[in-house]
Amino acid sequence: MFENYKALTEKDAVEYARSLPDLFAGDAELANREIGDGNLNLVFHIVDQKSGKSVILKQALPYARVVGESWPLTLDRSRIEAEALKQAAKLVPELVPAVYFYDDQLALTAMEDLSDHIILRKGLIAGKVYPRLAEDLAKYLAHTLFFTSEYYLDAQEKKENVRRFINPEMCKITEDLVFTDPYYNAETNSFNPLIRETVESIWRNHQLKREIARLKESFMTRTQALLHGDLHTGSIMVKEDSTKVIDPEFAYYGPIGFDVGAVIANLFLSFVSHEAHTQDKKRREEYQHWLLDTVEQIWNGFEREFRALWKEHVKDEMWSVPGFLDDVLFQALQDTSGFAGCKMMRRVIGLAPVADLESIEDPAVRAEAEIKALQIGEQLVLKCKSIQTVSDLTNLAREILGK
Ligand code: SR1
Ligand code: MG
Repeated sequence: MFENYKALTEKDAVEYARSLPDLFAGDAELANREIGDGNLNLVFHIVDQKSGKSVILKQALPYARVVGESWPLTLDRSRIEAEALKQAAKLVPELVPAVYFYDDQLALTAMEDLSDHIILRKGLIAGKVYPRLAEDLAKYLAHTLFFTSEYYLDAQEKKENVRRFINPEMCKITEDLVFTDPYYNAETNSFNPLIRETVESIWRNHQLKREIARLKESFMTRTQALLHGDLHTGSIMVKEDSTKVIDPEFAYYGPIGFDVGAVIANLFLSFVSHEAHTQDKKRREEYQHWLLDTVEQIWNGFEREFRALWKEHVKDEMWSVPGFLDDVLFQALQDTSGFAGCKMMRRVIGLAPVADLESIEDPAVRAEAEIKALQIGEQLVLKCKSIQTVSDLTNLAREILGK
């Protein structure tokens, strides 16, 4: 694999798209734009001006785009991503982009163009409401997590999958950037100087770091289900009546609560950021209410669907022991809290911040929001073992913002 790799230029990408079977007619007039704005990859958007047909070509670079060539990165992540998308397409085809073709030399995937959708994070910053979001994400999470777990799969098949989705280099990024670097004075960190005092109090909080060490260990050792692995609001595309989950290049077998926690952390970051983004009090409160309601509906919908799938499909004698499903879900909720907390703190202290907060121009106003995000993150971790219901999470966020 990848012996003939070369990073495509815009011109190369057009020629490549033209050569794909069954996509464009011979006389297609192809226009191309490189639209990748994520941390890692090239993304070409190619449209035939004549027929309106289009395709996305996503190519992995052999380094992290956000940092440059000094941070080499495995091309194998493109295989993982294509395989994870195909796997999800078998389970929830309406919630992921269709993969047309994977090229194992160029580390490139040709996939459905979703340019009638926008990145959820952008929609949330603009204060848009998405009526289908909670139900769609609940279904995505329940189906992808249940059907790839040992609760459903034969133990042998599940272990084969663990092997297929072993993703050590991408996991290392998460181990460093989510579970390690933000909690000491690491070189990769980058934060608003106005919040240094709060950040240093996190670095000194032994109890907090002990809990994060436990969560890191769980992330590294618990092969419960095939995760998306990076399910923030930049990995979700939306329009009014549709939700699509993209970018599973961090996919690997890990604990269920990590994916759920990622979504919830990013909704909480949006919740905090609207203290600054939305000046009108009534509009702000309505929007923040929708965000927290979405958090609750995602968890409740996920739990409902997961229970229904369990009831229909679980056959194993031991998994069927009364109360065991409750234990699995209870653990997943408490993990969700802990992982969400880490994911919030890393976006404030560490490398790769989020636009929700970065787009607050005044550094002093931004610092206020960042400190609130850190306080919520810290409490989600410290209290994770006493969380009983999803309302405990939303109440905690509400209390910290004084709502
Ligand atoms: C160097 S990659 C930085 C971050 O971008 C991705 O979206 C992941 O969240 C990763 O941690
Ligand atoms: Mg990504």
